[in-house]
Parts: sequence; structure tokens; C-alpha cells
Amino acid sequence: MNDIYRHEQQGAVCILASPTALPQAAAFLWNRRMMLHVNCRGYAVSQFMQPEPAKYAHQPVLEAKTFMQPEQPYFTHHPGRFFYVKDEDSGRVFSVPFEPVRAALIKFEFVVRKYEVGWRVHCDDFEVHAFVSVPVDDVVELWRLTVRDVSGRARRLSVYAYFPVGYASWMNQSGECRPDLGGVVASCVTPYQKVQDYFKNQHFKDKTFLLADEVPTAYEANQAAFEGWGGLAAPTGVTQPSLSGGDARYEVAACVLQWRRLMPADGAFEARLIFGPAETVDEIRALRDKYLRAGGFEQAARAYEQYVASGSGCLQIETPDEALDHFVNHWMARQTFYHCDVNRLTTDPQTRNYLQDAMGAAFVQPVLARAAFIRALSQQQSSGAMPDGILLVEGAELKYINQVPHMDHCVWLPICLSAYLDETNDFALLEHTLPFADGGSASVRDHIDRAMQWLHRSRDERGLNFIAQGDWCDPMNMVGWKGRGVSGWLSLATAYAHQVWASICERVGRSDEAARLRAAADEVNAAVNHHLWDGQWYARGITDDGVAFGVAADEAGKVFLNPQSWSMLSGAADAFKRRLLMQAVQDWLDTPFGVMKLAPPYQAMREDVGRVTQKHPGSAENGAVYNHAAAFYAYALYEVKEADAAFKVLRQMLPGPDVDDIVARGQLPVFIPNYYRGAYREFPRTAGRSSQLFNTGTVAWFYRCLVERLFGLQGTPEGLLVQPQLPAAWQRARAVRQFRGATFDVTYERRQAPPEITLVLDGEPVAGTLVRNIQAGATYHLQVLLPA
Ligand code: CEZ
Repeated sequence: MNDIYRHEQQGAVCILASPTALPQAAAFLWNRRMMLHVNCRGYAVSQFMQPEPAKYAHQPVLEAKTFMQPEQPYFTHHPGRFFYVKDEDSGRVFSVPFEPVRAALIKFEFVVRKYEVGWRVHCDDFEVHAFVSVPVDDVVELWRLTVRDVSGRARRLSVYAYFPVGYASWMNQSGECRPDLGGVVASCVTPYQKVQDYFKNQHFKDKTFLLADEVPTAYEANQAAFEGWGGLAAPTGVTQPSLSGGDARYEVAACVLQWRRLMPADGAFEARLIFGPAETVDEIRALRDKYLRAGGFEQAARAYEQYVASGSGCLQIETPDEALDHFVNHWMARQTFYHCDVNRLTTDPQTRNYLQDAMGAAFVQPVLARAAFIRALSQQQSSGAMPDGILLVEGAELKYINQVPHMDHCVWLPICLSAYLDETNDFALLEHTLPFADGGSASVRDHIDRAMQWLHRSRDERGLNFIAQGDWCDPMNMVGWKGRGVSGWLSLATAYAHQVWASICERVGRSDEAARLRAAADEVNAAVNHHLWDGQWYARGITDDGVAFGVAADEAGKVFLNPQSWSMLSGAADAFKRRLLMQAVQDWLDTPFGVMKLAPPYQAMREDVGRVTQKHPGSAENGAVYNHAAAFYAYALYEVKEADAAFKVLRQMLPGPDVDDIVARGQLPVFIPNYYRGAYREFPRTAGRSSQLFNTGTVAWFYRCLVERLFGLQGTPEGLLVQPQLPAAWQRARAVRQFRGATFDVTYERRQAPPEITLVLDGEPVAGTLVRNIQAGATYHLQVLLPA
């Protein structure tokens, strides 16, 4: 493909061939209890649940009155996994992956697969392979290292594994070489001050171990002793013949292993390493026995591959856009599954995130979606209000952002549930009885009725929804903190949520309720049209002091994307307004990397809007190409049958296929990031740069847009509704869709005639666009003939 990036196995393997072209490019692995984020140069961040998120390496410094280790020389905590290779004859040293030595490499390959990540590096006549994976349930990194001679002569070499620990405990930390275990064990005490915290922390996994199956020649457990004054690129431990076997005694610990070897020509050194946290040495020994015994890694790999495959989703495609196929066929479901199976590794996910992740689950593992709706609704107040976060484990608390009142959580209930119902036809769920957080219980149906009533009540005398300290936009915290400000987006979302719920009510025979809901939606739409239409687009809201913002008169934050998108969903915008606002989006928000969330970006704090205006211009909610918001826009464009415009927005979420685009974004096409930098006019140098953050509601919406809209394979109570909106340039495409236990092999073809969509099911023409009587277990061949 090009020198920097290529793929193998139809996009299942992505390979970056330069450590410096996309220096922040990264990949992630996760299991039910941990997440590992590694970048192409060898920096890594890992997190595990105990049950709150914690780190066994590179801990964040915890707030405390005590200054951190004032008596220690200050060594920075490098969050990496490094291997050094030293030719004992020449004394030359290089490191794998690339950091920290940054030697000139003959070959560099960062290899990303769904179930493992690694490197293939060629330097100094050695070929080094290092790969990491994780098991399904244990918190441990499984590393395979191979160093092979390619010079054809015998070599004397030393190989080192250096895994910095980077504890931040100002109470207690140490490290010891443990030849009896075949590695190094570091220990700390998670710092705390409140006596109650002792009882919470006492069984924490406060040890970090690095063990190898291959017996090391020497060990080091003291970071300062290893790095010496040569630093990371030339650590004392590597320049000397042998690691000193030192310990760390209230000093910064490190895990360093050395293997000195005489290698025959073309010979290879191989080792397997395990790195992770544990509470006790017995636990470490048990992990050693489980993984470092013969076949231990292989067994874990098989189970992990199966785990990842269990979330492969309901859609495989073959289109004229090969790079899109690669993302959809290999990476889209994986990212969606990650979100819904482990809830972004928090114990109190934000309610809107939790519900949108459940929406994604509808396409990969519907049982997870069902469980999530039940859990979320069981935490609703009987008033209909939803909490800011959903508590997932005993003892979890609403923390940080979840202590800030946001007013939008109820809108996500019908919107996300509708995807689940379409997918599964599980309308029985609506009659399921669930408790309220403050006592009493009612059916799911009643819970959602109350949520809609709560939204409808939470409006001002103009009929617009209060924003309090935020809506979908978390950091928009000062529009309504005095209790009067309203959100244009939330009002439109309220109208849309009412309509979605009305459609569901109609399907279960509640036509009176549906009519009431539609009337309520009309009322909100009318209020928005009356107070927030600014002439060419919709305003974002009205502040506590009665000032409309997101309007033409504003210098910064003139146009916001969300109200425009949701006015198309809620139907507030008629065809005339739609034309104007789509033009405004194009004029103000469009960039080669996608549509920005707002423009121009705020350059200084605006106290009647909030901290969103303090974020760097073009970053995050302050005018990035915020993919989650862009996904709403795409979905709305499909709603009004703007198929080409919608596809363009979706396509721009993926880096590539051109290498220039991949370089500008700095990211591999293995996930959709939460944003790309905006401020396209103000800061063109950084525009397009990926945030590298793979926690985002975007992917669930991307999935939904593809399944239901682009390929138009949407479930209804009667069967499968086929209403594709293929990009005009596609002459043909194919989709294999899993639906209610059946497989649909669907081919799309543009033909001159007939003028309407025609369906042919297993050779028989179908009247209309609905496929009925679907039998689980069956495979159907569906031909979709589209007008040219
Ligand atoms: O968080 C996301 C939230 O998790 O931002 C979205 C919001 O809808 C999601 O629920 C838009 O605001 O500074 C902040 O508080 C930010 O709002 C971030 O926490 C933001 C990050 O981008 C997380 O990915």
C-alpha cells in the first residue's frame, strides 16, 4: 500500500512500518478486568478493576498533604515496556520497540491484531519479535519475546526486559529480586489517610511482578540503580556487564531482567514473560504456574480469541470501499463489544454513555443490552429522573462528573431501547417489572413513560428544557447553573425521544399514549422554532441571563452542530430550514477530517457557557471534529434521506485510506477516536490530529447507521425492513447480516429499471420492502435491486 502503513488478511492485521511517522499511534487490548493501551514506540498504560480502576505500573500521584518522597532523587515514571539488546562484542545497544534508545532500525513493524499487539524489529543483525496479549479473566500481560541472529555468525549478547513500575505511593514502596520465582516483585501500599479507607484497600493488589519462564542471568529491582545517570537511553544497568541484583527500600522499584547468552549462528533466544498485579506472593506463584507452564500461553490465547470473536457482531460487508470493509469487518464490532462488555472500565459509567453502549450491544450481544436497560432503569427515581451515572458493583459511588447535574439522561432511554427492540423483537421486556431507586416498582413501559413525563416537566415557561450544569455536552456547565438557562439541543432531543417512544407505544397498541407523546413533541418543537431559530440555523441555548448563544451574532461558538442534527431528527426543521442549516454546517463546520462540533472555537472563558470554552480551541467539545456529535449528524442526514452527505460524515471518521490522511490524523484505522482536532482555520497545523481516545459513544451510532440506514436492514415486529441508502457512487455491494438467528446474504445492485427498490428473496420477488416469516437457523439470499 505504502511505506508507512499496510494491512494483511483483508484488514484483520494492521501494520505500521515507522516508529516516528505516527508517533502516538496506538492499539488497545482488554479483558473483563483490565485494559492495556500500547503505543507504537513502546509506551503503555494499563488499568485494572479492584473494583475501582487502578494501575500496577505508572500510577497517578494521589492527592495528599504529604509531599511525594521528598528524600528521593526524582526519577520520572516512564510508562513503558522496553527490551534492550546488547551485542556483547561490539557493545552496541538498541531497544525494542523503538524507545528508549531510538536506534536507527533496519525494519520496524508495529503489528495490531484483534487479540494481540506486537513488534517485529530488525537492528544490528538481530530480528526481534515482541508480542503481548491478555487472558480472558486474569489481570496479567502475556509477553512473548524472540531475539534471533540473522548475521549467520555466533553472537554473544545480553537481552534485557525493563518494565518500569512507577508506583506513586508516599507511604511504602519497595522491590526485590526473586530468583525463586524467576523475576522481580515490587510492592507498595496504596496511599490513604482516612481510616475507613484501610478497610477498603487492605486486599488491594499492591504488588507488581515481572516473571519469565527462561531463568534470568541477573536481576534488578531498583529503578535508580538500573538507570543510573545514563538515563533511559544508556542505563547503567545495561552498560555494565551484569545487573547488580539490587533491591528498592522505600525507593522507586523497577522490574528488570537480564539474560546473557552465547548464541550460535542463526540461533534464537526465546522467553515468555508475565507482568501484572497481585495481592500476595502465593497469587503470583499461581499465575506463574498457570501461564508459564508448557502450553499456558497457547491455552490463554485460544480462550481470548474466542472471547473477542464472541463479539463479532451482526454485519460483514463487501463494498467498493475496501478500507471501509476492513474497518467494519474487523474493528467496528470489536470496539463496540469492548464498550458494552466492560463499560469503559468504570464502576459508575455516565448514564448516557451506559445507554448508548447498550445500544451498540444490541448489534453484538443483545443479552448485554437487555441487562443494561434493566440495570439502568432499576436506578431511576419514581419521579422519572435518571441518575447521572449507573452503579455497577456493590459499594460503587457516583464520582467526579456524575456529581454534576446533567439533564439529558432520560432522552437516551427510548432512543437506545428502540435499536434493541428492532434487533430482537423483545417487546416482552416492556412488561418486565422493575424497582425504582426510591421505592416502589413498575413495568419497563411505565418507567419510560415517567422518564418522558419528567423531561416534559423539566422545561421553562417558554417550553424549553432546563440544562442545569450540562446536557450531552458535559462541560457546558454554566449555561444554566443558576436554574434558568435552557438547552436548545436538549429540547430537540426531548421532542425526538417522545416521538421514538410514541412509535414503540403504537407497536404495542398504546395509541392514546402515542398521540399524547406526539402532541408533547410538537409542543417542544414549536417552542424551539419560536425561540431558537436564528435565521439560518438553530441556537444552542439560552443562558441564565436570557442570552441566546450559538447564534450569528456570536463571535465564537456561532454555529453548533448538535441542534442542527437533532432538529432534523425531531422534525422541528422543515425542508426550508433544513436546507439553510445544512448549508450553515457546510460553511462553518466542514473540514477534510469531518464536521466540527462548533465553530469558531472559543478562545477564552465565557462564564455564561462554562468550562467547555476553557478547553483548547479545536480540542474536545470546544470545536473538535467530535465524532460522537458527527455520528448524530450522519444519523440525522439518513433520517432526511441525504445518503451521500451522511456517508461522507461517517467515512471521515476513519483514518485513510490515503497515507497523508493517516499521517495527519496520526492514528491507525483500528478504532474510531472520540475526536480529531478541529480549529481547521485557526490552527491548521494540528487540525485532524487524533485524540487517540477509544472510549466513545460514536462507534455504537456508526454501527447503527450502517446496519439500519446505509445497508437498510432494520428489524421491525413483522420482520426485516429493507430500505438501503447506499452512496450514489456504489454500483453494487454485499452485506451478510445476522438477524434474529437467521443469516441474510444480501447483494445490492443498481439497475436502470425498475424505478423503485425491488427485493428478490431466494429467487422469488418480494412485494414491498419487508421480509416476513424469518426462521432462525435459515440462510436467505436476498437480492436488492436499486434504481440507478
Ligand atoms: O467525556 C464525554 C462524556 O463521557 O464527553 C461527551 C459526553 O456526552 C460523554 O458522556 C460530550 O461532552 O471534560 C469533560 O468532562 C469531557 O466531557 C470529557 O470527560 C469527555 C471525554 O472526551 C471522554 O472521552
